[in-house]
Amino acid sequence: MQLDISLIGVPTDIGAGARGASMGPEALRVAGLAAVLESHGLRVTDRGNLNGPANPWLPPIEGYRHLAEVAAWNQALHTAMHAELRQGRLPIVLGGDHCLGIGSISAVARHCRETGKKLRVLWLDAHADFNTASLTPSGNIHGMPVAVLCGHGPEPLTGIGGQTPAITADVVRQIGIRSVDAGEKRLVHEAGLEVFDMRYIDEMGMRHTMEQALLGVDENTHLHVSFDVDFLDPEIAPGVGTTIPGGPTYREAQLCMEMIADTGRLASLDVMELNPALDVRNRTAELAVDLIESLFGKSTLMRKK
Ligand SMILES: [Mn+2]
Repeated sequence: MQLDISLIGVPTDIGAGARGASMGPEALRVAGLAAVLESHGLRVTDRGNLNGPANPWLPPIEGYRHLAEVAAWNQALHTAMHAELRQGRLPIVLGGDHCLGIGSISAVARHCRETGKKLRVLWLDAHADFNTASLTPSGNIHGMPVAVLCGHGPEPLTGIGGQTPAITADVVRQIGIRSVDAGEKRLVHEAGLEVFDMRYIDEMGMRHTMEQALLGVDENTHLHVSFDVDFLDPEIAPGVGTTIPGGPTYREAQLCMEMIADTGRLASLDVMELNPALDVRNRTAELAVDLIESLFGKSTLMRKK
């Protein structure tokens, strides 16, 4: 595992349906993210926050809210993320709403093309985020990043990173999904996205789910985790804009993170949709930090390596 970590704060809620995810980066810092990682011998550099346009809070235009602003934030993140990867560092994106997955993952995909690495994206989320303007009435782009990355969406977004589509659907594994619109579901199936929804996790267990999701990951794999905090059950993680009941429990989430850590292939991470305005005494941020700690190898049990 790479030991040099860069934290990139992206303080915006430009693609969200509720305000407040713009405060996510600071809440993760306050919850002690850097110190927790350093306690495991990792070297952490906080790059501070990226800059971008303010949120004008306008209705959709031709099916998209804030398209120009979303493109600007994602272009900035793409550039920052790619620079970190080129230096051989492990970037952690402190979101920000999940539209930022476009800039982040397009940068990871570009880096993989340049270095001959095989990409695997684990998308931990309550939602498939595979909407398009014709499918979603809200026009909130945080419901669209996976579709955009796979080439479905407006050119200012699908073109970020210099190759359209930025990724193919077969590199993605979605885990924890429990809220998909009818039209979105059709598109997910057409695209051939591999989805481990909550029904699958209920029936097969988190261990089997993660074994399947990590199948084929090898020493040449760049593993990117896009962690939408609404993946977690709202009972334990109330601080998100779009809570959906019936998510993974604390132990299931820990096991998920531990099994990712066990691969030793984690090479970049997004932590998205944390909304301090809806949180209770920063507990969701603290839980996110706790889970990130497991993602970087803290094991609850005493295990021989
Ligand atoms: Mn999401």
